[in-house]
Amino acid sequence: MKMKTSKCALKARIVLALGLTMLMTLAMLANLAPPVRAEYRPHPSNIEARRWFQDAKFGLFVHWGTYSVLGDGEWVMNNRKIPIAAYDRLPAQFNPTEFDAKEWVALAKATGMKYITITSKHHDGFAMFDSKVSDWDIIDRTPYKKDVLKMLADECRAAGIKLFFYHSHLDWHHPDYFPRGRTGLDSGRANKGEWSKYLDYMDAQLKELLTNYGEIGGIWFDGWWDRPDADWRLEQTYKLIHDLQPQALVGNNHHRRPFAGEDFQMFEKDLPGKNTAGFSGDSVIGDLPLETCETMNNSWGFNINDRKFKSTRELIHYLVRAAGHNANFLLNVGPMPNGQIQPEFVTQLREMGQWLEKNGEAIYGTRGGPVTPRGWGVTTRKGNTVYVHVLDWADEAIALPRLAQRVKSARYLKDGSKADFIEHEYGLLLKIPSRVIDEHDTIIALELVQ
Ligand code: H79
Repeated sequence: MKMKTSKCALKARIVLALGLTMLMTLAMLANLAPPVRAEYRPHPSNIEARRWFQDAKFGLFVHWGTYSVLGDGEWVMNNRKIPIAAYDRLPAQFNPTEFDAKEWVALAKATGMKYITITSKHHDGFAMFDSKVSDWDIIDRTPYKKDVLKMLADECRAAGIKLFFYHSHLDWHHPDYFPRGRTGLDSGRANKGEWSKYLDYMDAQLKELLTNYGEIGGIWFDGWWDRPDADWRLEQTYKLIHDLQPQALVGNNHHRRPFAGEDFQMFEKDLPGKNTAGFSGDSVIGDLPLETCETMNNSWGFNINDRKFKSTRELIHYLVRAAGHNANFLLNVGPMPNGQIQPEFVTQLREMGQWLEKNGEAIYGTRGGPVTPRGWGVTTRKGNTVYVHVLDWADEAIALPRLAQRVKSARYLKDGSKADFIEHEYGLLLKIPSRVIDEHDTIIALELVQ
């Protein structure tokens, strides 16, 4: 009898424990569930665009706006607490007479980049294009009066470069961006506004961007994190984009696991899975194409006093490591208010392009390789070829873990000569003679047995 009771009690306890676990799991799922729930099935052209994107590997990020005039980055309005009444003086001083879309696109091409992502609107709300739903734009407020996005779109199309628009959810200038979020609190706006009107305005500008500039690569959203608990109506906005251009790739820098309706996932100033910059603490890698973005010095928008330029070697290593992490690299420049890209950037970009001209085979069209990223370097893969990228290694040979397939042959990318290797039960040993060492990345291509 006693036995029976304790058995019953045990059963009850198990049921209780199971119930609790289920409840906790449900609560966790609810917590993790993205705010967009509708089913999204990407159009075949979108799937194709994702493949193109992953093959492309390298893009140019451009932060350019009326803030460039002050030479203190794109956050200057917030950081220096400049109210709208004063900030509104900037566009009259924005006159990029030296802007040449041809030159920018040619530079991106010479660097080995396949796409450009430019700010159509940053957090200051200023439209760098001809917007009919606002006069806070380049046509209505600047002496330049030309639509730089249109000029760039035309040039990109002619040169076979895809164009993406960075568009800020967050807006420090629009009166209906209310209730306010965590930033832009010193703009001097009245404490009122209609959130749904702001969202209508954002959708109207996106419609312009998806209608007036030909086929575009996609939209790169940012600033969601300013109001993470707000209803951003993302479902409606993403649908608008995909209805107008099904192939357009939607990404959102919300630092979370991707939401439904998104087509790629980006990481700011970090390789996927890392959080050295502090923005990716809540980010979880999903199953979409990946991208990481980084600055050439420490600023996105033009910063006249920022001399902390990364070396060509550092930038190549970032590109290679991104590829080894199965991610694209979006490298940023902040052009000057006169429309030129500062010479310190141009030198590094051209050197990257020269390196890629010789070594692009091991980057473009690849995916992350069979050996996960290591301290010494990474692997990439294309078909039956595995590229071993040795970035930081002092010795004459390097050991890799055993691969799932046998190695048929190996060659050094430096001179195409046959590479020596030994397959052993402990791993794969590769010889690195001094004659094949590359100052940035010594690459060994392994042909695997099918
Ligand atoms: O466009 C570039 C930057 O201007 C933009 N993203 C890149 C691509 C960017 N905006 N903000 N940040 C990067 C980092 C912002 C961090 C903070 Fe916050 C905003 C710290 C405090 C307010 C987000 C919200 C993190 C904590 C609260």
